[in-house]
Amino acid sequence: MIRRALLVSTLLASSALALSPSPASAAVVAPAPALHVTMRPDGMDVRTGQQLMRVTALAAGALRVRIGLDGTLGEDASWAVPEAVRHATTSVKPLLNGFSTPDLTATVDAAGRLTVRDASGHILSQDAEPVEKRHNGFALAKAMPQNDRYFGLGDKTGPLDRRGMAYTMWNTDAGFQETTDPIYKSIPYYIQVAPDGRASGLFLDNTWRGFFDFGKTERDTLRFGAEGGPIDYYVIAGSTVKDVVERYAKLTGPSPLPPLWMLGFQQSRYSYMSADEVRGIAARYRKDQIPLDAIYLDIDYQDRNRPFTTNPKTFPDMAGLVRDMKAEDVRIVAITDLHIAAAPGQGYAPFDTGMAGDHFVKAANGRVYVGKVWPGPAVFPDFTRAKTRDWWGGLYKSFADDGIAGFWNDMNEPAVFTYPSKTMPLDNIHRIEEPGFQTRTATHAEIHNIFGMENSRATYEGLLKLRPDERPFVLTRASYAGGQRYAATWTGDNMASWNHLRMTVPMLLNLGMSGFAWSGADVTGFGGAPSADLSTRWVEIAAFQPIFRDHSAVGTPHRELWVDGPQHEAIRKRFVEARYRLMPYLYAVADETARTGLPMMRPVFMTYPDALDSGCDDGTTFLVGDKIMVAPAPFPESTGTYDICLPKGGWYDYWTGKPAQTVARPGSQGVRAMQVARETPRLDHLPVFVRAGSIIPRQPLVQSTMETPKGALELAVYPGDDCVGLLYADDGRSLDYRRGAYLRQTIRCTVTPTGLAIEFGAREGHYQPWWQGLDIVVHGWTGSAPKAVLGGNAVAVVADAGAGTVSIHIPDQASVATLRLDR
Ligand code: MIG
Repeated sequence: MIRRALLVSTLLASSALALSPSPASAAVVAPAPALHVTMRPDGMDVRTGQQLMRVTALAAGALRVRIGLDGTLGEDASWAVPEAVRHATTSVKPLLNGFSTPDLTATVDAAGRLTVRDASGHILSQDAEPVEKRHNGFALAKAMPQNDRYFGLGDKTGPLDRRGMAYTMWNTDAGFQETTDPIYKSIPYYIQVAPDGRASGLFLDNTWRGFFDFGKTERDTLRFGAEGGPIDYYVIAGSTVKDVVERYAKLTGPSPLPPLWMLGFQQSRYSYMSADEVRGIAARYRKDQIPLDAIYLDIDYQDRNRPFTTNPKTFPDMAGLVRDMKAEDVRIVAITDLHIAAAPGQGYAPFDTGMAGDHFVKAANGRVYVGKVWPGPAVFPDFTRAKTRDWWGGLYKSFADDGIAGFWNDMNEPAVFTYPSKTMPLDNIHRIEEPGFQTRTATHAEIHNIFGMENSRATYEGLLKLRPDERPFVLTRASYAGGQRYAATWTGDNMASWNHLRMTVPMLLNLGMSGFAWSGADVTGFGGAPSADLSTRWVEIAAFQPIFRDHSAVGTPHRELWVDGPQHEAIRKRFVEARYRLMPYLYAVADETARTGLPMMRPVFMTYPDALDSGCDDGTTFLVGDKIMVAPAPFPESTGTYDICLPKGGWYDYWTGKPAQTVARPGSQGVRAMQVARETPRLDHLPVFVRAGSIIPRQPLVQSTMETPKGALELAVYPGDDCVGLLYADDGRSLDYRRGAYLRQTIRCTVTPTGLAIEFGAREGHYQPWWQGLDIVVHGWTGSAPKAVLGGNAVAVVADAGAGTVSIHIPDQASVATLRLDR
């Protein structure tokens, strides 16, 4: 270690001033306490008076900052960041008052304030003030460049851009409105985006009740902190938003590849009251030929609301129901809440075995805590114990044997009735018995925000043990940073209102930027009664969102897609069908998500940074992968004409396959001139565009992802720059893809002087796909019909001048090949 105890006041102050435009107050603060910088091979220790700040580089683009106000750093443990990632190091180059890596520099000024810059010297993150001690907690302050935008914090309500807003980190069971905070999840992570698209991320790894104030209280100062626990945060450098999303996924772990059926349409209801009602729902979907992959069982399938039981009268034969549904290609997902009925001496095994194993959370007095929830008096598994998670996972044995495909973990904030706080007492006692942690007790105040995540983890890991060759599907309501490793999520109890439909977009986009790629909002709205138009519009938009689940509350009108009569049903069906046709594209995006953490649903600026200065509403438009853009009206009930900003580079209309019709919008103050698509809303139409330079794989219509499509794989080619498409296939359900049983292939297209070349790349993996042929449709074709040549042989071409397409049918191309189209 290089030790350079700098008695700094003059030396470092002047060097800091020379190197960094630190906040103006730097020059006038009271004499700074002596600052000692000690270099480490992977970073530095900075001592300011009592305080110790350790800044280490985990990788060239990721820093970890730990601060001990009293000079000690506290326990080095995390529920979010795996130990191997936390302890990764990279060697750094010492500077006079800091260090650098190839991607960033970290320096401190005379007052100990940290500045992180990217390789070209742009400030990514800069302390505005020294750390502040607040009771048992702390607050940090970062400068907010005037024109930077802030995203993240998961599905918190409010606008897409968090600037000017303040939020509380405290998982809460809250039927919500647009300004309700906090709600179900706490993901203390934000992405900061400069007007030119440069981005960085900051993750505060602290589970206590905390807050983020993005310049609401004090303009241009971002304050965040927590009421207890360690000061332990990560700064992620990235040259783009995508880099930051990917690096955050490396830090906390990407969502694993989901089962294919998760991407299908899902029908839920609080509750379907009997097995026969479930059979009837499935039968009607099949009769009306609306594709469907899953039906959910909400709490009423249980006996007296007791988790892991079934009502013997209404659901007498779960295995039989699952079998019948399987015959219809429908999977069953069952809710399994964490509150275990406190039912001693009644032969209720979850309670009896839980007591025997000492698996329940204790009250401050040391006795098992009992709180009232759906089953009445209930006890709460202590999910911070590895042993308890193991026991919990085992409770799924019988349902797993019955063949129930997925499980739904609700109420895991945890929600407890009767208290105004809606949760258990903060002095309840949890036990942390967990590799990587000191074995100790912790109050509920510390554990609350990770309780739901550890619940979903116990479910996920339990299912993997019970069915080692099947990808688990878990849907959780509460979670914390990193929870995407175990479960998909939904935004909780929304309402059947136009405004709630509008909110789905910023909520799901921010979840996606916060690691949760697989998320959905209850389609048609949980509470209340939607108009037929609202439900129809909701289905249209949600058909392009990651989890497409129709769900509604007890006592509200039914929402199955046929309920509003044949005209509405026909529109809804068309959108469900559109999603199923798009399944090969969606599944290739899911593969990308598993590898990189990039979500299916992306803000337009994530892929096209010029959207940042378009002056368009980026809170309602979204991308599906990189290539498809969905553009509902800024207010989805509005019938007024609106403009859709199309990022530079050319777009096609997804529905007609023709180049998008655009008009020039003149520039105005701060907004550049651009081409826009002008849309006058019609209920049966949702504007969807495809980027010029895309190859979108599609498939023949099926009624369930379990059904093998009949016919060829369609490749819709939209010529343009960087033209690329991705194919991914596997068995959709097992882990065999990890052992090579998958197919991944890149296809590119290039505009040539005489036409087009479509190049098939080498295929990875050894999975045999369902298709044997390819139906290639090239869009935007003008002029005469081309000759098509594949590997020296002419192939037949059908040109449709009216549609502007040429179509070619060729056999599947499993190895490198080029198809040339020449006029
Ligand atoms: O107290 O299980 O958010 O989706 O239908 C309500 C019944 C409990 C809340 C969930 C909702 C679910 C409902 N649950």
